[in-house]
Amino acid sequence: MAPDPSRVQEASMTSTEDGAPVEHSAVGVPAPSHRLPALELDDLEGIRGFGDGSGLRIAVACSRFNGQVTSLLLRGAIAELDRCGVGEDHRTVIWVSGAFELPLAAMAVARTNEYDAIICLGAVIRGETSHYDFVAGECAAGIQRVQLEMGLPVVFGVLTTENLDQALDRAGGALGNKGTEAAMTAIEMSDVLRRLKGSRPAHTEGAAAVPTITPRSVV
Ligand code: INI
Repeated sequence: MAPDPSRVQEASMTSTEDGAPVEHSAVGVPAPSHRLPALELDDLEGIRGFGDGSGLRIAVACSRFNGQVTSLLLRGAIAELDRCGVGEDHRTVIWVSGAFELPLAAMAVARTNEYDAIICLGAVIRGETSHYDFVAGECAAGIQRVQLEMGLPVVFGVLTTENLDQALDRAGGALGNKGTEAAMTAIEMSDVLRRLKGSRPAHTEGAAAVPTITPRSVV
């Protein structure tokens, strides 16, 4: 069944408009706009997800490490889940020690078979040693492994930044909120998988338009 194009406002992509890497830290380099191109999808066929989260069950695994940042990511994610119809009774927040522990929590959640998607929130901020690289790398690889092995969206809502200011900019500051974006992705990908499995529930038929796609990407 063709998706309803009227429910698409803007498409989410993770690249910049021209695809070029953006230097965030260099002095004198204009800050990236993070403005993503609007894609005209109306005329294209295909399966895509929308932002109606009603009926979905979503888990949010959140790291306590750098909690002044991750609590802001969580706030953004929760607000977005609320906005999209994933109420308190359809979501569970799980706190873990650090980003390194997020994949284990995600795997445990996935094995319950009770959730449609898992959002992983964390903030890995570079220190003076190479510890950052191990934590960030293993966290990302572990999250990807869980989602591929378990076949459900496990969203990488983990900031990996050079310093605290960069993290705060992306946790509800000048450059958006990675938690909000992660919640959008969880709902969109849950819907994509739901449609691919052919189990599109009736409540999505003719549902009110809910903008799905973020106009900004927090990187
Ligand atoms: N955990 C984070 O979530 N962010 C960090 O920046 C971080 N640094 O820099 O050390 C961090 N370390 C802890 C790690 O995630 C584990 O909790 C710890 O190593 C125990 O396994």
